[in-house]
Amino acid sequence: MPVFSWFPFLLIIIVKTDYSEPILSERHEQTCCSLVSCGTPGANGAPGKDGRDGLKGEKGEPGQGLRGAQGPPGKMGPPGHPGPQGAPGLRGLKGDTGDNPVSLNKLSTLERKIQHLETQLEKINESFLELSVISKKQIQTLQAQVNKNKNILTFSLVKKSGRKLFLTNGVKATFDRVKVLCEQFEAAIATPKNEEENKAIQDLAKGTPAFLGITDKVKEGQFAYMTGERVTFTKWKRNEPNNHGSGEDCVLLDHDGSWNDIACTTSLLVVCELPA
Ligand code: FUC
Ligand code: CA
Repeated sequence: MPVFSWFPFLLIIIVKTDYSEPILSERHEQTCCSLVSCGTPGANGAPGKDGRDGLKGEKGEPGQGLRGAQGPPGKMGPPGHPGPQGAPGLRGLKGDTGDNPVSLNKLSTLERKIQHLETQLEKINESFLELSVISKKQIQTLQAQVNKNKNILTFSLVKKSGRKLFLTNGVKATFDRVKVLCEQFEAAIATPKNEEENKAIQDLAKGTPAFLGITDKVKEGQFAYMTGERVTFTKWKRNEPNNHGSGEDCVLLDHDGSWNDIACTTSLLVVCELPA
Protein backbone atom coordinates (compact mmCIF):
# COMPACT_ATOMS: atom_id res chain seq x y z
CA MET A 1 0.00 0.00 0.00
CA PRO A 2 1.42 3.40 -0.94
CA VAL A 3 2.21 5.93 1.84
CA PHE A 4 -0.51 8.51 0.81
CA SER A 5 -3.18 5.81 1.30
CA TRP A 6 -2.03 5.60 5.05
CA PHE A 7 -2.27 9.31 5.56
CA PRO A 8 -5.94 9.61 6.56
CA PHE A 9 -5.56 6.92 9.23
CA LEU A 10 -2.42 8.53 10.54
CA LEU A 11 -4.26 11.89 10.80
CA ILE A 12 -7.16 10.32 12.76
CA ILE A 13 -4.74 8.68 15.21
CA ILE A 14 -2.95 12.01 15.80
CA VAL A 15 -6.14 13.95 16.34
CA LYS A 16 -7.63 11.30 18.63
CA THR A 17 -4.47 11.12 20.74
CA ASP A 18 -4.46 14.90 21.09
CA TYR A 19 -8.09 15.22 22.18
CA SER A 20 -8.19 12.25 24.49
CA GLU A 21 -5.17 13.20 26.53
CA PRO A 22 -6.96 14.70 29.59
CA ILE A 23 -9.36 11.79 29.74
CA LEU A 24 -6.39 9.45 29.74
CA SER A 25 -4.65 11.29 32.55
CA GLU A 26 -7.85 11.33 34.57
CA ARG A 27 -8.20 7.63 34.08
CA HIS A 28 -4.58 7.24 34.94
CA GLU A 29 -5.10 9.12 38.25
CA GLN A 30 -8.08 6.95 39.12
CA THR A 31 -6.21 3.83 38.18
CA CYS A 32 -3.31 5.01 40.26
CA CYS A 33 -5.46 5.56 43.38
CA SER A 34 -7.20 2.37 43.11
CA LEU A 35 -3.96 0.52 42.89
CA VAL A 36 -1.69 2.45 45.23
CA SER A 37 -2.73 3.99 48.52
CA CYS A 38 -3.10 7.71 47.96
CA GLY A 39 -1.21 10.26 50.11
CA THR A 40 -2.54 13.41 51.70
CA PRO A 41 -4.00 15.60 48.94
CA GLY A 42 -1.80 18.52 48.14
CA ALA A 43 -2.76 22.13 48.66
CA ASN A 44 -4.92 23.75 46.02
CA GLY A 45 -2.94 25.18 43.28
CA ALA A 46 -2.96 28.87 42.34
CA PRO A 47 -6.12 29.94 40.50
CA GLY A 48 -5.90 29.51 36.88
CA LYS A 49 -5.79 32.25 34.34
CA ASP A 50 -8.98 34.18 33.53
CA GLY A 51 -11.14 32.33 31.12
CA ARG A 52 -12.12 33.73 27.72
CA ASP A 53 -14.78 36.50 27.51
CA GLY A 54 -18.30 35.13 27.92
CA LEU A 55 -21.12 35.56 25.41
CA LYS A 56 -22.65 39.02 25.04
CA GLY A 57 -25.44 39.60 27.64
CA GLU A 58 -29.04 40.57 26.85
CA LYS A 59 -29.91 44.22 26.30
CA GLY A 60 -30.44 46.03 29.65
CA GLU A 61 -33.53 47.98 30.80
CA PRO A 62 -33.64 51.64 29.74
CA GLY A 63 -31.93 54.00 32.22
CA GLN A 64 -33.79 56.19 34.72
CA GLY A 65 -32.27 59.54 33.62
CA LEU A 66 -34.43 62.34 32.12
CA ARG A 67 -34.90 62.31 28.43
CA GLY A 68 -32.90 65.08 26.72
CA ALA A 69 -34.52 67.78 24.57
CA GLN A 70 -35.39 66.78 21.04
CA GLY A 71 -32.52 67.52 18.72
CA PRO A 72 -32.89 69.70 15.57
CA PRO A 73 -34.38 67.99 12.54
CA GLY A 74 -31.82 66.27 10.39
CA LYS A 75 -30.95 67.33 6.85
CA MET A 76 -33.52 66.55 4.21
CA GLY A 77 -32.91 63.22 2.67
CA PRO A 78 -32.51 62.72 -1.08
CA PRO A 79 -35.78 62.63 -3.02
CA GLY A 80 -37.34 59.19 -3.25
CA HIS A 81 -37.81 57.35 -6.47
CA PRO A 82 -41.01 58.22 -8.35
CA GLY A 83 -43.83 55.89 -7.44
CA PRO A 84 -45.40 53.53 -9.92
CA GLN A 85 -47.92 54.95 -12.36
CA GLY A 86 -51.47 55.16 -10.91
CA ALA A 87 -54.47 53.36 -12.30
CA PRO A 88 -56.13 55.16 -15.24
CA GLY A 89 -58.89 57.66 -14.19
CA LEU A 90 -62.60 57.35 -14.96
CA ARG A 91 -63.76 58.23 -18.39
CA GLY A 92 -64.81 61.93 -18.66
CA LEU A 93 -68.26 63.23 -19.71
CA LYS A 94 -69.03 63.63 -23.30
CA GLY A 95 -67.89 67.07 -24.59
CA ASP A 96 -70.05 69.70 -26.37
CA THR A 97 -70.59 69.46 -30.02
CA GLY A 98 -67.87 71.46 -31.72
CA ASP A 99 -68.65 74.55 -33.87
CA ASN A 100 -68.78 74.14 -37.50
CA PRO A 101 -65.90 75.76 -39.28
CA VAL A 102 -66.84 79.46 -39.81
CA SER A 103 -66.81 80.71 -43.30
CA LEU A 104 -64.81 83.86 -44.16
CA ASN A 105 -68.03 85.70 -44.93
CA LYS A 106 -69.48 84.81 -41.53
CA LEU A 107 -66.22 85.89 -39.85
CA SER A 108 -66.32 89.37 -41.34
CA THR A 109 -69.97 89.73 -40.24
CA LEU A 110 -68.96 88.77 -36.71
CA GLU A 111 -66.09 91.24 -36.78
CA ARG A 112 -68.46 94.00 -37.84
CA LYS A 113 -70.85 93.04 -35.06
CA ILE A 114 -68.05 93.12 -32.47
CA GLN A 115 -66.89 96.50 -33.75
CA HIS A 116 -70.44 97.83 -33.47
CA LEU A 117 -70.77 96.46 -29.93
CA GLU A 118 -67.44 98.02 -28.97
CA THR A 119 -68.58 101.42 -30.23
CA GLN A 120 -71.83 101.06 -28.28
CA LEU A 121 -69.89 100.11 -25.17
CA GLU A 122 -67.62 103.12 -25.54
CA LYS A 123 -70.66 105.40 -25.83
CA ILE A 124 -72.22 103.83 -22.73
CA ASN A 125 -68.97 104.32 -20.84
CA GLU A 126 -68.83 107.98 -21.85
CA SER A 127 -72.45 108.53 -20.78
CA PHE A 128 -71.76 106.76 -17.51
CA LEU A 129 -68.74 108.96 -16.81
CA GLU A 130 -70.79 112.07 -17.57
CA LEU A 131 -73.58 110.78 -15.35
CA SER A 132 -71.21 110.05 -12.47
CA VAL A 133 -69.77 113.58 -12.73
CA ILE A 134 -73.28 115.01 -12.60
CA SER A 135 -74.23 112.83 -9.64
CA LYS A 136 -71.04 113.82 -7.85
CA LYS A 137 -71.84 117.48 -8.33
CA GLN A 138 -75.43 116.92 -7.24
CA ILE A 139 -74.29 115.08 -4.13
CA GLN A 140 -71.89 117.92 -3.28
CA THR A 141 -74.68 120.49 -3.71
CA LEU A 142 -77.05 118.44 -1.59
CA GLN A 143 -74.36 117.98 1.07
CA ALA A 144 -73.78 121.75 1.15
CA GLN A 145 -77.51 122.35 1.53
CA VAL A 146 -77.72 119.81 4.35
CA ASN A 147 -74.82 121.49 6.17
CA LYS A 148 -76.46 124.89 5.72
CA ASN A 149 -79.79 123.64 7.05
CA LYS A 150 -78.05 121.95 9.96
CA ASN A 151 -76.53 125.28 10.94
CA ILE A 152 -79.88 127.03 10.55
CA LEU A 153 -81.42 124.45 12.85
CA THR A 154 -79.02 125.43 15.64
CA PHE A 155 -80.53 128.92 15.26
CA SER A 156 -83.88 127.64 16.42
CA LEU A 157 -85.35 131.08 17.13
CA VAL A 158 -86.60 132.55 13.89
CA LYS A 159 -88.58 135.68 13.12
CA LYS A 160 -89.89 136.40 9.67
CA SER A 161 -90.33 139.96 8.54
CA GLY A 162 -91.36 140.73 4.99
CA ARG A 163 -88.80 139.10 2.78
CA LYS A 164 -86.33 138.43 5.59
CA LEU A 165 -85.81 135.71 8.13
CA PHE A 166 -84.05 136.70 11.39
CA LEU A 167 -82.40 133.93 13.38
CA THR A 168 -80.66 133.66 16.75
CA ASN A 169 -78.95 130.86 18.68
CA GLY A 170 -79.41 132.79 21.94
CA VAL A 171 -75.62 133.15 22.30
CA LYS A 172 -73.64 136.34 22.98
CA ALA A 173 -70.48 137.07 21.02
CA THR A 174 -68.19 139.87 19.83
CA PHE A 175 -68.94 141.54 16.50
CA ASP A 176 -66.28 139.56 14.54
CA ARG A 177 -67.53 136.27 15.99
CA VAL A 178 -71.15 137.13 15.13
CA LYS A 179 -70.03 137.73 11.54
CA VAL A 180 -68.32 134.32 11.35
CA LEU A 181 -71.29 132.50 12.93
CA CYS A 182 -73.74 134.03 10.44
CA GLU A 183 -71.45 133.41 7.47
CA GLN A 184 -71.28 129.71 8.42
CA PHE A 185 -74.65 129.26 6.76
CA GLU A 186 -74.35 132.02 4.22
CA ALA A 187 -76.33 134.42 6.40
CA ALA A 188 -75.54 138.08 7.24
CA ILE A 189 -75.64 139.95 10.55
CA ALA A 190 -79.15 141.30 11.17
CA THR A 191 -79.44 144.59 9.31
CA PRO A 192 -82.80 146.35 9.66
CA LYS A 193 -83.64 148.50 6.63
CA ASN A 194 -87.01 149.67 7.98
CA GLU A 195 -89.08 149.89 11.17
CA GLU A 196 -90.76 146.51 10.56
CA GLU A 197 -87.44 144.68 10.33
CA ASN A 198 -86.15 146.64 13.34
CA LYS A 199 -89.19 145.53 15.33
CA ALA A 200 -88.76 141.90 14.21
CA ILE A 201 -85.16 141.87 15.56
CA GLN A 202 -86.27 143.60 18.76
CA ASP A 203 -88.97 140.94 19.30
CA LEU A 204 -86.61 138.06 18.56
CA ALA A 205 -83.95 139.41 20.98
CA LYS A 206 -86.52 139.58 23.80
CA GLY A 207 -84.80 142.44 25.64
CA THR A 208 -81.19 141.27 25.09
CA PRO A 209 -79.07 143.88 23.23
CA ALA A 210 -77.97 142.57 19.83
CA PHE A 211 -75.38 143.53 17.23
CA LEU A 212 -76.49 144.96 13.89
CA GLY A 213 -74.63 144.56 10.60
CA ILE A 214 -73.69 148.25 10.58
CA THR A 215 -70.28 149.89 11.42
CA ASP A 216 -68.33 153.10 10.94
CA LYS A 217 -65.02 151.19 10.79
CA VAL A 218 -64.12 152.59 7.37
CA LYS A 219 -64.81 156.24 8.19
CA GLU A 220 -65.54 157.49 11.67
CA GLY A 221 -69.11 158.82 11.98
CA GLN A 222 -70.19 157.42 8.63
CA PHE A 223 -72.23 154.32 9.45
CA ALA A 224 -72.54 151.82 6.60
CA TYR A 225 -73.84 148.30 5.90
CA MET A 226 -71.43 145.39 5.53
CA THR A 227 -71.61 145.92 1.78
CA GLY A 228 -70.07 149.38 2.24
CA GLU A 229 -73.32 151.15 1.31
CA ARG A 230 -74.28 154.13 3.55
CA VAL A 231 -77.20 153.45 5.94
CA THR A 232 -80.67 154.40 4.62
CA PHE A 233 -82.58 153.69 7.85
CA THR A 234 -81.47 154.52 11.43
CA LYS A 235 -83.04 154.46 14.90
CA TRP A 236 -80.40 156.18 17.07
CA LYS A 237 -81.08 156.72 20.75
CA ARG A 238 -80.89 160.34 21.87
CA ASN A 239 -77.32 161.70 21.85
CA GLU A 240 -76.08 158.70 19.86
CA PRO A 241 -73.89 157.89 18.08
CA ASN A 242 -71.31 159.52 20.38
CA ASN A 243 -68.21 157.34 19.77
CA HIS A 244 -67.83 157.16 23.53
CA GLY A 245 -64.17 156.85 24.55
CA SER A 246 -63.26 157.23 20.86
CA GLY A 247 -63.74 153.50 20.26
CA GLU A 248 -67.33 152.77 19.25
CA ASP A 249 -67.54 151.50 15.67
CA CYS A 250 -70.34 148.93 16.03
CA VAL A 251 -74.11 149.28 16.57
CA LEU A 252 -76.26 147.81 19.38
CA LEU A 253 -80.01 147.35 19.08
CA ASP A 254 -81.40 147.86 22.58
CA HIS A 255 -84.45 146.32 24.33
CA ASP A 256 -86.66 149.23 23.18
CA GLY A 257 -85.49 148.95 19.57
CA SER A 258 -83.29 152.06 19.76
CA TRP A 259 -79.64 152.11 18.56
CA ASN A 260 -76.38 153.03 20.31
CA ASP A 261 -72.85 152.95 18.90
CA ILE A 262 -70.73 150.53 20.94
CA ALA A 263 -67.24 148.91 20.97
CA CYS A 264 -67.07 145.95 18.55
CA THR A 265 -65.29 143.87 21.25
CA THR A 266 -68.41 143.94 23.45
CA SER A 267 -70.36 140.65 23.59
CA LEU A 268 -73.95 140.99 22.38
CA LEU A 269 -76.68 138.63 21.13
CA VAL A 270 -76.04 136.88 17.80
CA VAL A 271 -78.81 137.66 15.31
CA CYS A 272 -78.42 136.73 11.65
CA GLU A 273 -80.64 137.30 8.63
CA LEU A 274 -81.44 135.24 5.54
CA PRO A 275 -83.54 136.06 2.54
CA ALA A 276 -86.93 134.36 3.16
C1 FUC B 1 -73.18 156.02 26.74
C2 FUC B 1 -73.12 155.26 25.39
C3 FUC B 1 -71.88 154.45 25.26
C4 FUC B 1 -71.75 153.53 26.42
C5 FUC B 1 -71.78 154.30 27.71
C6 FUC B 1 -71.73 153.43 28.90
O1 FUC B 1 -72.17 156.99 26.74
O2 FUC B 1 -73.18 156.16 24.38
O3 FUC B 1 -71.92 153.75 24.05
O4 FUC B 1 -72.79 152.57 26.40
O5 FUC B 1 -72.97 155.10 27.76
CA1 CA C 1 -72.38 155.23 22.06
